[in-house]
Amino acid sequence: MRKIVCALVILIGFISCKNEKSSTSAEKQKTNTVPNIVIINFDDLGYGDVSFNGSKTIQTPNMDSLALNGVRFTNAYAASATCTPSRYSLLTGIYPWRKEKAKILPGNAPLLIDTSRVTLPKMLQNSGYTTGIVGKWHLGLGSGDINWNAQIQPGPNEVGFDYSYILAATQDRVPTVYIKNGYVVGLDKNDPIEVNYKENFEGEPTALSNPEMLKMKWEHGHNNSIVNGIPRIGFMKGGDTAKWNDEEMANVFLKEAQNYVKTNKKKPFFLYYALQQPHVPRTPNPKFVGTSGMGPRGDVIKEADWCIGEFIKTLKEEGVLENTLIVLTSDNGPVLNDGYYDDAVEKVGNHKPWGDFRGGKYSMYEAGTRVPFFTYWKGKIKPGVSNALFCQTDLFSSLAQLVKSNEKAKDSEALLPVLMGESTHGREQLTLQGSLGTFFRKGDWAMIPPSKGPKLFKNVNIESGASDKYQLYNLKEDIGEQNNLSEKYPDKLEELKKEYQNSLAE
Ligand code: NG6
Ligand code: CA
Repeated sequence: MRKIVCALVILIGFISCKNEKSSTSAEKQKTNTVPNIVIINFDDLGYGDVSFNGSKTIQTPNMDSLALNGVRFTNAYAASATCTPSRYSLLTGIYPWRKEKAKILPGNAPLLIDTSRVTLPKMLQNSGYTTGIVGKWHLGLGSGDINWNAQIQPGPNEVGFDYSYILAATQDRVPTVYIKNGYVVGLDKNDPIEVNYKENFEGEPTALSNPEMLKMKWEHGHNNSIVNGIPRIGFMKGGDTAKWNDEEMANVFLKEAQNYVKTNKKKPFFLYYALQQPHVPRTPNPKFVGTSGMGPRGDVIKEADWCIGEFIKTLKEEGVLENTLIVLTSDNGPVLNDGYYDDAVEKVGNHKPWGDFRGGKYSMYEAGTRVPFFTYWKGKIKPGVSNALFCQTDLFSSLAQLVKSNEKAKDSEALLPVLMGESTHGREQLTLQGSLGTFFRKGDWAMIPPSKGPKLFKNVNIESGASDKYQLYNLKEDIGEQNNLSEKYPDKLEELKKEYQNSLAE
């Protein structure tokens, strides 16, 4: 009997000890499962530009392997059909049309985001994350007249990023330099940078005065300062040692993204990796020239896909892939000719960057804002396809849900189960923006109110979506928005008009 009691005591002791042990490891796992978050945002990548959305004309194997093992979204949107407003919305959770100045910004525009606002990165900082941005910013810097030769602030570091390594605006806009935590990288103090968007600096070559200096020709716009043989938007003087090498840009950002992971892997981190491709000027590294058969536009998509593969390798090697939620998307739809002669039109062949959608970048038709989008989290997200209506604006509140933050943003819906592929119950409705106005999505319907302006943006050969009549499309039956049903379904039109008006007035 004694023996039995003794054995029992030992056994109970063992079990409780085991329980204790398992609860501590459960505790530990719980803290470990606060995932790292990486948002990869392309510049002008179209829904049809990636093979995970069915493209047979361009292969993106590295993205595919994530998308096909994650949740691939067919109904996800950028808030706007151009960059600045789209990115503003992603980082603030606010619709861009509420912010008057959220339009494509010049490279010397002041910071667009109010520094007192709780942004997506600030929300994550407040939840214990280290936050970083690598790549395209395009949300303004400083508060007026920027001195590029001193600390440039406010900027990304003042709106929630602990670390920033950025290009100020776009690859086609001056200043053509990288800026790290507010300082121009590689600047020689004896060769200060000056930037002007109104007039040239005396004696400085431009595409108009010195066309013989060009290695890439401009088609529309893009005829101001020449850097590396490429004519840009805006005038710049000085800063020679700091000027970027366009063909190396993908490598520079990749290295920065990889180093950021290596440096910050011990704590939960957030990385906003904002690739510059396939925005103009398209300057693939020599390694990728000719790889797509479509000229530079296709080649830089191949290059970006490779970068993503390399970046994922780093997450793996550093042992953090399984604890990292990855979201991949694009800031707006595709464009072929965006101002340079680079064979994008001539060599596109059967490739359809816009997929089955109408329009493209700048447009109120679907291809302007319906973008590639997937989430991937190894071992956590089950592979699938989601038709839920989702907008990049919703990332703020959905990620707040993930990290159990109470922070709110006006237009951001908390849709974490949708992001995780556990629910297909997305948004009910969405008020989006093209270059000529706002428009509305609800259920299967797209409604475009009348707006002034050209029906076709001739320079880029993209339909704007403008019309003097209301347009109503049933996307389930008519994904290419060919049959305007506004007269056939006046009640539906009235219903959507009302809801659209309400959304604007909110
Ligand atoms: C336009 C540019 C275009 C591109 C775009 C911004 C001209 C004629 N066109 O004004 O090339 O830079 O701005 O693109 O200058 S975005 O993706 O950053 O919104
Ligand atoms: Ca863009």
